[in-house]
Amino acid sequence: MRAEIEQLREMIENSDNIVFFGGAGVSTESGIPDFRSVDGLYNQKYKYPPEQILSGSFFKNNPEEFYKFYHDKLVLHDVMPNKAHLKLAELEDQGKLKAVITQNIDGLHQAAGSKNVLELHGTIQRFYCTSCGKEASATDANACNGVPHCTCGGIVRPDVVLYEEQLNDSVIAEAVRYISGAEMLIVGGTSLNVYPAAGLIRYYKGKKLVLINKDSTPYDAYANLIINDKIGGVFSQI
Ligand code: CNA
Repeated sequence: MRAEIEQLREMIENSDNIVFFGGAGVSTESGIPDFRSVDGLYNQKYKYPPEQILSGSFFKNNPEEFYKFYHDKLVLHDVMPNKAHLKLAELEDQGKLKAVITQNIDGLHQAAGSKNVLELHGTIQRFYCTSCGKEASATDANACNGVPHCTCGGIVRPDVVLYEEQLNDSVIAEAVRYISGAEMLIVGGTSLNVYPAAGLIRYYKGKKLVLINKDSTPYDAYANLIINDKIGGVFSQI
């Protein structure tokens, strides 16, 4: 493991156009469960499977159940960025890292100080009314016991991309631009199972593809360096 971390350190040192692509595993060391780990949300029991609750049609038809799950599992209090978020912000500050592309919706990269963050699946830091479109307060929505409503009477929702919904075209175009122009691509904390997001890493054309993940992924065969360990722990050593 030490040799792999040394190799990663050298690759970073010799690169000045790094892009990071990550997922839920980046935030597990902050205490936020991912979806597919053994202790992830998909392996816990609910009345409905999480992938059904987190779909556009379920939200429309069962906002009460959606918000029960949301308040129970997705609103986490007192979570802080971990060593992975902080290292990425530091690399951006040094001019080495050009963008963080994330599937996460927790806002922890920005909380760590990252500025150029492309949120493929939106964020729970923003809410809006499904009737009039007006922006709504995330603090009020998170504090609400039940389904939050706008002053116009419409239901308020988080600005996240639910299953069955389309990703934002301009965010995808930006992500493709950064990945295809990157000298080094670090992919971390993602099962690379959720499409179209996972497919974006195919746009990388360089020779420095690093995968840092607890488990294996479908893209392991394409990596130049694989580190099967916790990403916060890895980044704290470089
Ligand atoms: P996923 O499918 O749950 O995969 C997570 C991956 O990370 C797994 O392969 C784990 O083995 C790995 N992993 C877990 N902890 C660590 C760690 N500390 N270090 C390294 N690897 C680790 O999640 P993906 O992001 O791949 O799937 C995309 C979904 C998950 C997106 O739609 C997200 O919005 C959604 N999600 C986001 C959050 C969040 O915002 N924090 C939390 C849970 C789910």
